[in-house]
Amino acid sequence: MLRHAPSGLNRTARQDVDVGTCRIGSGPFVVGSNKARRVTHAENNRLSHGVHGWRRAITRSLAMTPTITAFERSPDRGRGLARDMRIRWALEEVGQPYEVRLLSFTEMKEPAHRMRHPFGQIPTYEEGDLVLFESGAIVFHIAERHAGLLPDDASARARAITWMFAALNTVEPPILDRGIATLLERDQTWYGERLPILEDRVRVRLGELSSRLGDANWLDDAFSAGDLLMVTVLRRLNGSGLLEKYPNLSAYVARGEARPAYKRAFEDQLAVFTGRPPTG
Ligand code: GTB
Repeated sequence: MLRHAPSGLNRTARQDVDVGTCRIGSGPFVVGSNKARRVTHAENNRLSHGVHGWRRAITRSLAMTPTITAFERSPDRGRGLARDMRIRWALEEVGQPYEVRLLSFTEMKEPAHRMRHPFGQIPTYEEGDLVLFESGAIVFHIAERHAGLLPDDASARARAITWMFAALNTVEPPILDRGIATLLERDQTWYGERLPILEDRVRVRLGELSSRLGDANWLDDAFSAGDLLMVTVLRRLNGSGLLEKYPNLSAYVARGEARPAYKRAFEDQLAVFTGRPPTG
């Protein structure tokens, strides 16, 4: 399958990025972040340095191109709520090209995938011999190996990592509890009593987070992997009406969504659902 290249490229250079589609194991294996993917920001930068520079760059980069897994048919219909979105966004932020193996729900539970993920879930991350699961660990791995998601200063870096844990361990659990209840427990007799309790817990966390963020753009000075995870966690409240009560948090999420890397990642995962190549 063709990786889209900017129209300014000559044909030779386009052929260099036409890396094809193949099937590996039981699942469809799509080269590029989607069935037909634009070049990433980093690839674009390399392109601007000329065709020969591009050839050298793509060769180096393909030798270690990571592969992630994602839903073949995401239940959210490509609204970026599944956790592969975090990985896609992180990879786009640091300019690392990647490949995606799309999995059906059946394939996720088969032994081949359980070798990658003990719990039979997505996302996973493969880079040479290294196989990782857990979206937070994967984002951390990417942030550790590339510039752009964690500050160099040791204290600022430790604080950014703290925000990564806070997003996943403190803010996400109540949001997840509420999400699961609205999805799976609506028919229970006690649902009407339970939902307000769960929503109060979410409100407590949102209030605390909102107070800490104040009128800052990001949680700790510059955008970091902590913000990336926090924004993806807060996005799970879309449509709940809860986030809107905290205008600074809504604006914070919108700032994350406005980042070019976020947009590229979102388009790519949406295109898996629509079957249409990303437009950007
Ligand atoms: N802690 C793990 C991580 O962070 O990586 C959790 C991984 C996880 O929950 N994966 C989900 C999964 O594979 C997909 S992301 N589920 C299938 C299964 O367990 O059998 C969770 C998710 C799924 C769907 C939506 N949605 O459609 O809105 C949102 C989030």
